[in-house]
Amino acid sequence: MTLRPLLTSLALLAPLPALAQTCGGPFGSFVQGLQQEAIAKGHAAAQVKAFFASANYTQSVIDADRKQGVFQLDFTSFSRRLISQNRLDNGARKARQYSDTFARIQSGYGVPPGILLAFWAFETDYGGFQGDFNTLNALVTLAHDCRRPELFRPQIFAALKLYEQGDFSPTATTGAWAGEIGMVQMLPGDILENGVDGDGDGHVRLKTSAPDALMSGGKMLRGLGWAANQPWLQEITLPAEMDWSQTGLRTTQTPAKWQSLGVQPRSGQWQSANLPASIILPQGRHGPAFLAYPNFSTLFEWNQSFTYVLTAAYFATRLSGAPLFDPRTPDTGLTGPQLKSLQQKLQAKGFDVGGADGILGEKSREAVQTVQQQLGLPADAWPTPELLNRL
Ligand SMILES: [Ca+2]
Repeated sequence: MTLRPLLTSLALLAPLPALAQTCGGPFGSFVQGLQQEAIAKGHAAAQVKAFFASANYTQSVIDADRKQGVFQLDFTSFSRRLISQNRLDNGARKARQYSDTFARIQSGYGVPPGILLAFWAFETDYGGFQGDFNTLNALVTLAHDCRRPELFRPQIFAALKLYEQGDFSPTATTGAWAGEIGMVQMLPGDILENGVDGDGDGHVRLKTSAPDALMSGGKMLRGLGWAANQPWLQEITLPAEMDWSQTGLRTTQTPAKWQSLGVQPRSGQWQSANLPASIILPQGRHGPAFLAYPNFSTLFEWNQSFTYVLTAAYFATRLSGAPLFDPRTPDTGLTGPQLKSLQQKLQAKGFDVGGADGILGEKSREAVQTVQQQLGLPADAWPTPELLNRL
């Protein structure tokens, strides 16, 4: 389910050392190249040989990588699929069961329970389904594949370090198709950096220990920039008319300023008076409406799917007592193929839409909003059949 490795845009921008560009070719030679690189990095030859001995190309990993249709769903559909009353009830139960752990996470990293419960729920249904792909094979297969080897190749060497520490098995460690491991699905590099022994048994066991997984996830979010004791998302109501081009993550204003434009919290008070905040309209100006505080953007470091992040952030607000969101009546959007066609048209106009994948991510939203402005349409970043026809 998780998309994290797709998505680390900084990694895409970083210059690559010559070796890391290696991909493709006969799989056996590819694995030999990995072994040579590991030895060149200073790992003992015998360890390296043992670590890679079972490495296998796994076609099902590539199949999973090419098929991510669920992310084509709009926010309302996606959130209904991921958020059931049962899942909310389980979240409340887990919050009570692990209240000591969550208290330590809150005081140590400033991350509230709801956010971690959201990732725990969405990634593995609270640990119940963690994926049964062999992790080493998944990583080696995706590093061999030339789509984005630079994201996966370093994870192999991180896994090798975990192996040397006794916390990774080339044959027995399993997880998601994209190499994430454990209850909140972390990549080996993230585990090396952020692994915490939450239950004090001397090991970081992200698959079997909820305290270990939750504390590691909390430390990682903190490291990614989560600000302690700040809100992340709040549902709002909108005036009938406003300058829609001011909506979206590109524009930030204080809640007080938004209020002067007719924006109101849907319930209760503003969660902050002064933080810079953005209006998020996942399905345009007639659909659900939220105010995103700075912490919201931190969540994109975990997963860059716009709809996933918004749904996780919203789920976390529900666990913190927020009511069911008002879906309102969004304008009809585009199907996946229609969106792909729109993205291709936008690309032809020179926009970077982050790939014509039929998924309405942040880059596609920004391109849509700009084009809407150019055409004199309400610039709410929600592509409709009318917009497609106009292009
Ligand atoms: Ca432990």
